[in-house]
Amino acid sequence: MEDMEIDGTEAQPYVLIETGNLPITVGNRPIYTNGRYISKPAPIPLKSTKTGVVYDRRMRYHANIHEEEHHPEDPSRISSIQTTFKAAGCLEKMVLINAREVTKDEVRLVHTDEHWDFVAKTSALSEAQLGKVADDYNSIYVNKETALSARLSCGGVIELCKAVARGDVTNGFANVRPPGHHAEINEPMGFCFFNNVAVAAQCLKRDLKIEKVFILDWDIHHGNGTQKAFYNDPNVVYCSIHRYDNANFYPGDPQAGHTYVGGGQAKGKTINIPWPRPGMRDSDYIYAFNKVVMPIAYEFDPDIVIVSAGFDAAEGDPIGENHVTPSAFGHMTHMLKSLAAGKLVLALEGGYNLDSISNSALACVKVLLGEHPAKLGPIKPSQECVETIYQVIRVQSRYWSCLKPVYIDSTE
Ligand code: X5A
Ligand code: ZN
Repeated sequence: MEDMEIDGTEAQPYVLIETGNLPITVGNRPIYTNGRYISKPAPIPLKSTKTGVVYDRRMRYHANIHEEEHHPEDPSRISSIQTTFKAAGCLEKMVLINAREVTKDEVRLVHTDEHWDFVAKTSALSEAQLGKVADDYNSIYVNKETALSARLSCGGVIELCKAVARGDVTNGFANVRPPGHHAEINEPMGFCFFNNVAVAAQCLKRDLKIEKVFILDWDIHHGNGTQKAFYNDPNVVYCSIHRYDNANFYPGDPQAGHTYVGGGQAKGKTINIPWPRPGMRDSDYIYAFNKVVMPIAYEFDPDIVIVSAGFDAAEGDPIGENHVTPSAFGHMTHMLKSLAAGKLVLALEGGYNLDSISNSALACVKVLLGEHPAKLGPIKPSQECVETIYQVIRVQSRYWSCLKPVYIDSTE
């Protein structure tokens, strides 16, 4: 029997194909099964993945003109990250998504008309008036360009989220400032003006019919604004891992505690993982992911995942005083990629050590681009971590079947 016999075509090199019938091989000859030769199939094209990145230098214009002292939320944060992407050869592998100014119509999905007007009007104020505005609010500074930067930051996150939701890119990183997660419905707060991630999530629901959004906030601070924006929304999970110190760490509100689980039809859709002290490490974060974040995320089964990706929990951050390494940020990104068919957006929030934020953001972007995260040591969570996770599971297990105990032996 020669290789040409049955269908007249030349046999392709030997490949094992599972057909449901037992393949018959004769020496090195092609597989013969069920009366037909099976030749090598055309290679299955791997769906190509693309990673978007948002950056616009005009977001550097928002700067502190009033205090002599260096302010941590500095314009160089985003340029330092961008330069690091470039130097590592990652920038050229990514698709630039242009930032644009958020519209009033979009901002109003989260904030009041008065808040939009307030931010818009700051660009016409005198220096003295700008200083007064800053003093009237909780932890902000304002210059004439603040409104522009804030509109670009929010619009940039929206554009990336939409590109990911539509499938133009698979995932992406929004290298934006000012940050957003402290911004309240009617006031700026904690270096934030518009709640970038919250507005973007609402735009996805309104404009692209996205139903379920999972927001993971790994900034060291609790995202008070984001929690409030979705507190009664059953289709948006807000899950935050933050330093709490018994409500003594910024923003210093008991609403960041683990007993705040959402309201109305949305009980269980707010998940707070509040660390009781500084100094938390990779193992503590990975343990939180393994025990709470990922089980809940799988059960919720979101259409897209957005990370409020502050890097102030990173090793070396002067405010956070935690020790999360770039490798752990890479692993958390990797785990989140397994959700929502890979639709994942990281949006910068805080993070105040330029080297720490740049190296952490780079580790995340490498994973978004398809690299494996760097090796982590063994997971040894601290006592405080295990106790915190126990408390979180205790309150959340009412709402998530993945957290219910399945076996209790009363004789143990
Ligand atoms: C976005 C962010 C921190 C505000 C700290 C105010 N804000 N003391 O990290
Ligand atoms: Zn922060």
